[in-house]
Amino acid sequence: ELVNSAILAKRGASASQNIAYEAVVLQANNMDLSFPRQLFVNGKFVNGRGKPIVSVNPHDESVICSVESASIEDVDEAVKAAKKAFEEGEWSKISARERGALLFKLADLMEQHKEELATLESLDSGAVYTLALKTHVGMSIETWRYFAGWCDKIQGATVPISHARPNRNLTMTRKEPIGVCGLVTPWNYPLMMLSWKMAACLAAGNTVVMKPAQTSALTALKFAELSAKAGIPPGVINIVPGSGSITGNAIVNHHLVRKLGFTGSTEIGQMIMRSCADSNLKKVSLELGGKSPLVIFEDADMQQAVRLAMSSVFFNKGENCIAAGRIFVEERILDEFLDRVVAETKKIAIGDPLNRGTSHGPQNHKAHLDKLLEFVEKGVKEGARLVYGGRRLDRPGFYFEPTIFADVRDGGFLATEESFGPIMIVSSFSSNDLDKVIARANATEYGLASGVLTKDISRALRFAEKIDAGTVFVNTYNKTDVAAPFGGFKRSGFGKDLGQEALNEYLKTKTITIEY
Ligand code: TAP
Repeated sequence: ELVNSAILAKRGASASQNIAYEAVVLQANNMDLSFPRQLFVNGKFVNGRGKPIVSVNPHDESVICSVESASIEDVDEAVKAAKKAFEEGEWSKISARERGALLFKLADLMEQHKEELATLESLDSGAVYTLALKTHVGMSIETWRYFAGWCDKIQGATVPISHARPNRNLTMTRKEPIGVCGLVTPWNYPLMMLSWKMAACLAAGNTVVMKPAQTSALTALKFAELSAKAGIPPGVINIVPGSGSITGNAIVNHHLVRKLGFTGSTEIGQMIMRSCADSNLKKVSLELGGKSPLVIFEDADMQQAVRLAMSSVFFNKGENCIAAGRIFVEERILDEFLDRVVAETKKIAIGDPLNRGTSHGPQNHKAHLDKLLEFVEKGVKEGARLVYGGRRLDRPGFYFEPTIFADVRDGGFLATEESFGPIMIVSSFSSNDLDKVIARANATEYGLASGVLTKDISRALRFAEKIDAGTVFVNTYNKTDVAAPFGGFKRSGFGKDLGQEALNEYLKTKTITIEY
């Protein structure tokens, strides 16, 4: 009851001149925010038939608002709207260049509203505002611009085939959109995960039904409003918040959805791939979990090593799919490395993500915080040395101390499981045996990212060649870019986001052969 009246008090009139919705109106970060809380289907904000979701601010555990959620019927309506938009709507009639112009306009609107989007992301996900502005929102805008530029450059080929003499033959290929695509994304970079997938999907000419993670759905809905303002035709973008088990599952199993793009855990990814096969053999791409190794050799610059190791683990409070899940430090520099990392970790400014001086915010939601506490407990039980942190902070909000474990043995829980939180897991190695440390770094079922810090170019290149991971960082970490393909190997999934390669995930090739 209390929750409901708080939500009602916050609701105001429609915020947009262009599109009507029940707005949540609030003040935060010295600005007035106004954003939707309903499903976005066929160009309109509508209530859902599912159980509403309560959106919680992880900084102080207060309720931000209640978000409508989509039932199986709501998903069906969204998919049918997307199908109609794909087959008969304005989207199917405009040229690729006009499509690009619309996506550029959307990116411009996101830029105009970037402070609002970043504030909302910060409130809803606990991301530090300055990071949300630069990465969560900033990279999202870049992604839209990058793929907007691709729209009129997607082209097939002419292929020399053998002639049916005495006639002649010509074969050409067309790169065509697949149709209605479903997207399901996680909560760590809510708007950025949406953008990485949806920008490529729409640039290719598809239409989309997208489910954001239920714990952090607000920026996806604000984005929906901006897409309508940009003039993206109704039905092209449909956003349906809800739970994975109902809403997500309804998208994955829908017979009219022909492609499913997923980012999330390996466990759910495996289930989704099975459902994609069983429902209608829909094409699928999966960006899943990781346990990325970072190997630091004795010749690495110590100050840079400390800085990169910390950001490889603590960036976005560890809620980072490419976070370095294991750090191997050369035995001769291990003690100095640990001393310096602990000293620097003590200085991390933890607190309200909206304060400009903060560098580390709360974990995304309560269940995740509890999982991290359990993770630490299991690590201690298996005998690893807890060097620093490991506790919940004694204050409201889902705050967890940045944590450092050392003396972690291969093959155990800490060495193999992903925490998805700010937990540094350090083991040592001897650089006399390069192949051995590479083998240890590869001893994981995951293969998302990896890193190596050394001045020795041969060692770095050998590592880059032998490591079984979709991304290798040499003397840097977390350096992703909209133009560089991103995706995992092994149980980290398959298919690429970003770069030209991402377009292939949302295109099909048609071969046309002519005789003359
Ligand atoms: P998941 O639990 O897998 O959730 C991801 C999304 O799938 C959420 O929207 C979730 O809905 C939905 N979902 C859950 N069950 C489903 C089902 N049966 N059918 C359809 N959809 C379903 O992961 P998470 O806890 O949100 O995210 C953490 C994981 O994501 C980590 O393992 C991390 O490594 C991975 N991740 C990977 C990457 C890349 S790029 N590889 C990027 C970010 C995160 P709810 O709203 O109900 O949760």
